[in-house]
Amino acid sequence: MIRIGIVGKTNTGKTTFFNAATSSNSEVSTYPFTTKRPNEGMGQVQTLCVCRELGLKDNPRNSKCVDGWRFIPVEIIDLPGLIKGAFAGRGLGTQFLNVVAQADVLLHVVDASGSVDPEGKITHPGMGNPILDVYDVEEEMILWFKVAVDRALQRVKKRAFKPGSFDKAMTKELVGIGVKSDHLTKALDETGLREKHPKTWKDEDSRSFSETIRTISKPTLIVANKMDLAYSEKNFDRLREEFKSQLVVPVSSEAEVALNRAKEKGYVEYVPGEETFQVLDESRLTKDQAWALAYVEQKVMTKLMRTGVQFALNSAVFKLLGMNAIYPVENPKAFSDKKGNVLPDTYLVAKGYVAKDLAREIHSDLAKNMLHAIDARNGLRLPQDYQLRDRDVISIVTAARKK
Ligand SMILES: Nc1nc2c(ncn2[C@@H]2O[C@H](COP(=O)(O)OP(=O)(O)O)[C@@H](O)[C@H]2O)c(=O)[nH]1
Ligand SMILES: [Mg+2]
Repeated sequence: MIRIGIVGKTNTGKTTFFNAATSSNSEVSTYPFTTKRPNEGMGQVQTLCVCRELGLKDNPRNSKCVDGWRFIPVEIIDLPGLIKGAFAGRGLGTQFLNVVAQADVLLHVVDASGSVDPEGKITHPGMGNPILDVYDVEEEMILWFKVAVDRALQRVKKRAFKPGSFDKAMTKELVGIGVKSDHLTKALDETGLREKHPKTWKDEDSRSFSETIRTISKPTLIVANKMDLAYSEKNFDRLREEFKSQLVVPVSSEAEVALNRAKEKGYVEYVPGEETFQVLDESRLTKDQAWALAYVEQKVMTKLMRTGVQFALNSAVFKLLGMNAIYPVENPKAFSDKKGNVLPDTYLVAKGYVAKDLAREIHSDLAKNMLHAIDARNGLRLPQDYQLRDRDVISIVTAARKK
């Protein structure tokens, strides 16, 4: 399952975003370091389900279908706030960074209203500088990567150096921080360090390598949070301007939490990610509740079209990670599993995944006995190395099942 890690300074709204995304109730407060241990929960990403296109009524098992939208579960981890010096093990630093290592993608939450000072305390909107905040957190992460890279270099340089064998040795050393071999290959190419003996790497080589491997191995989306507050629009433009090569998504986590609560109580109709909500019965609302919903309408929905929470998750998984949503079915004619459940599952698979990889993901035996795959849309036979495409409905044919 895809793991999404939430990082950022204290009081930027990480736990609020986590609660909004997972519909849970973790403690939110303005006291620095409220989150002592990582919160882990399940959220979901949303994609247009193939059911409508195929004219089918589906019975989802591993995911949900609401109004023609597939919601696919993802794991979300909310980390303790990061402070300067974390890379050296200060505060909750090491714990923080260990969780970063396990994430496939990061959401970097910043307070776009600038109402958090450099120490992580709440001040007036407009006082803080979200751009510097992004750089601070980035720097901590790079330094932490560098600690791991330096340690790996120490070990690797003792061994005989053969260009080509270096990749493998380094990948092995860095696997603990979530680095994969293709990440490493790319980072060595980008930094031009491939042919350089690790013994001769200077400190700036290891720094530039750490920066590169950090960027490659942990794709990161910037969540410009607290968009309902003053100064946020101005800062959002500045963030977008400064971090041109990254995705910056405007969000109001608090608005999403409010809408989820109102929905739970039956006050509003609201599908996460939808651009509007409807109050079901105005007369049931207290004055405060009515005020809160009007606030969300005016400060968030009218301005941003949405709260941005679902949009941020979707963008991280589909845009940044480039995941494809695949629908495996056992019976390609009925688009169903053995029990007749139509379009039971949706798998998120990385770009470049082939039919055999999908089989392996479903069950190792399935891959072992696989003959070929079938495109359920048209009944065409597909080879084992067919590269899966988003929204493919695929059946794996095995030797056993063919008989
Ligand atoms: N106005 C506004 N306040 C928010 C938003 N998200 C979080 N907050 C507030 O910011 C403060 C810190 O939130 P919290 O989630 O604990 O931050 P964390 O330390 O990053 O986990 C709390 O008072 C939240 O209510 C938002 O979207 N809008
Ligand atoms: Mg928190």
